[in-house]
Amino acid sequence: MKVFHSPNHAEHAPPFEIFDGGEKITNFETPERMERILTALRADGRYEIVPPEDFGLDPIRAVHDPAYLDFLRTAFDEWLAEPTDYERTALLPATFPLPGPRGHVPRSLLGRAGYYMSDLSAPIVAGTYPAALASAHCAVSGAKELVNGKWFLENGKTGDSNSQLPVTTHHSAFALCRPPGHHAGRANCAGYCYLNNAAIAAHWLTQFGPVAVLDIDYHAGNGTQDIFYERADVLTASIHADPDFEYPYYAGYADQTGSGPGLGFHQNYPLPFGADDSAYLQTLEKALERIAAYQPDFLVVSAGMDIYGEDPLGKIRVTRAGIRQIGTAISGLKLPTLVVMEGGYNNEALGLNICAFLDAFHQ
Ligand code: SP5
Ligand code: ZN
Repeated sequence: MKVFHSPNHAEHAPPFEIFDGGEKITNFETPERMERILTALRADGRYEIVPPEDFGLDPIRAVHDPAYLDFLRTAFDEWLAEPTDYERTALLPATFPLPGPRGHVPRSLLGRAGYYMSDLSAPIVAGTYPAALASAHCAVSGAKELVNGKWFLENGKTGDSNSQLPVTTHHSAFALCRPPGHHAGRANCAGYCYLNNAAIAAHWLTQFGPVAVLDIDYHAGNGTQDIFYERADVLTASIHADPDFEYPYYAGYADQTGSGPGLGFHQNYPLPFGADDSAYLQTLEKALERIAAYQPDFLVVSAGMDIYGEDPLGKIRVTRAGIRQIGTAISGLKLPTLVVMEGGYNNEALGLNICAFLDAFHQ
């Protein structure tokens, strides 16, 4: 299986985040996460790790607000140019807009920071923008790999009797993205996410047919929900800790099912505190039935390994065997599938968890 990965991720290494109660802690979302995963993939031996293609800004502009992208690009340099006398390793706002009309984008840097940055765990540092771009390009590269595979399979199916491919064969790729993406909305960063890699890949794929996005990260995929909420050409489904008790708190509820033309094309599956393998797999079955009924041409999976029982940020109890079963169940849809890396903060376990998840996607 091809794995798209860029070393540029390491340029993004925020020294801290602010936790509940104002505690300044070491950022959980570290470059080391990628090293752990790469080590495990190499040890497995069945992965071909390749750099992404540069798709420029077009596929990113198709999903994100251009003014937000300008902000991401220039914010850190503007921050360094501000005349302040305190430490400036990272940009984080201390003021946020209230709900309501959002017509006015303030001209000041800190006004724009509060406008576009939605919480205290996505600081902007010097390398954030180039790392986020490379991460998005990993996702689009993986999407392109599916299209190549689909074309090949269809030609194999229709004409060529010498084709070695069984008709059930499907083609998958892994976008080893960092920073992650599913909390980034059309015009905001949050929760370690700046550009919504899975959404960018999913939108790019819609030029070839309908797409389903399944988000299995422990946290609700609120950015993806935001981006596709009014669209019927991308079916979105997210399984996650109930936002009534867990971040991101304000989205991910079961009664949020899309609006306008997108009504009925978004589904949230909130799980209770402490949910185990069997609870998870039962919920997954429902989400997979919904996706199968939609008959997409492609599946994008936002794969966060923070569902793991020993994750420092998670409060559900999925085991590694459970993660393997989740991968098996999803691959049972037999769709061309792009797996996009999201969260997962138990560095010791992260590599083996990803390998367990991906196991069933090998042809
Ligand atoms: C991609 C991803 O997984 N992002 C997750 C961002 C989570 N930010 C959480 C902030 C609140 C954590 N509260 C933990 C309470 C521990 N005392
Ligand atoms: Zn998460």
